Amino acid sequence: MSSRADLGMAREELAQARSVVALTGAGISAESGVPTFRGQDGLWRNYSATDLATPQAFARDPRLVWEWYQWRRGLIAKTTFNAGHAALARLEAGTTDFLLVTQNVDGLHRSAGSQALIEIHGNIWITRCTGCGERREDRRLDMELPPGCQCGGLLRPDVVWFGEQLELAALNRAQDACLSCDLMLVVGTSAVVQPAASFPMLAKQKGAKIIEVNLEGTPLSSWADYSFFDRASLVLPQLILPQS
Ligand code: BV8
Ligand code: ZN
Repeated sequence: MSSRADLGMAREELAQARSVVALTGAGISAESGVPTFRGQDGLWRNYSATDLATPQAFARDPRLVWEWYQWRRGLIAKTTFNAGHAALARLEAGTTDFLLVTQNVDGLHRSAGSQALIEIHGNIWITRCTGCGERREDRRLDMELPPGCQCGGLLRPDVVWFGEQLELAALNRAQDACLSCDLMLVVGTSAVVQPAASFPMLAKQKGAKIIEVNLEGTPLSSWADYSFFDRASLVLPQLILPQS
């Protein structure tokens, strides 16, 4: 973790920034008990997330992919947001122009009260019919797998899999915000998954300050203005003080 002096300077920069974008990844939910994607805790029956989070895996074995999602939904259902999520909801309340872009599908930012939020990889609690396209919130943990739609189509999780295009409106809104912000706070992401991993560079090239909070170094660390290598639930409340 950077020095305490850096923490004070970063806190000041954050307090002064008029327009802030926060980008989060699986690391911000890790302390709530949600497995990360590339950490050891992310494995399930020896499959890695990148094996299962693909349209090919779903086409090949929709039941297996749904068993993985039901395992994750079961875990997430028992979790609650943590001090890191809560700090970002406070930051939104105290910043003139704020947008939270998350790669996470767990819905914990919304439960923590974040409203100016884009879930660029979708949401694990929403299903989408591969037949008629209908989307609906579906929190069943005991449904028959793979679940079907009244139209006879197969339901899938409404998330973006590897090799799938992000929803263009969400992607454009996120990129526009990165191009116009004064400061970007990047939390709990290994910064390897595209296109989200390129967002901080978009902001940096337009002169924004970059603050990174992550347990370990990432490709971002060499050019972030501040990097704090510690737990998000510890660092964020020190960067984003309760409203005085
Ligand atoms: C697209 C939803 C194009 C599903 C996810 C080469 C080969 C093949 C493909 C590609 C390639 N190069 C680029 C690609 C494209 C690919 C990609 O980027 N692959 C990577 C692996 C190289 N990207 C895509 O396919 C994207 N689509 O490019 O489409 C296209 C164009 C036209 C037409 C068609 C297609 C779609 C990517 C979205 C994939 N879906 N999730 C689901 O969740 O079930 S991605 C998945 O990874 C999650 O969303 C996750 O959030 C995200 C990123 O991972 P992280 O969040 O960073 O998580 P990770 O575990 O990696 O890191 C956690 C970090 O937190 C760690 O650094 C750790 O140290 C830290 N940490 C842990 N605990 C804490 C902590 N930090 C702080 N505090 C703590 N307590
Ligand atoms: Zn249908």
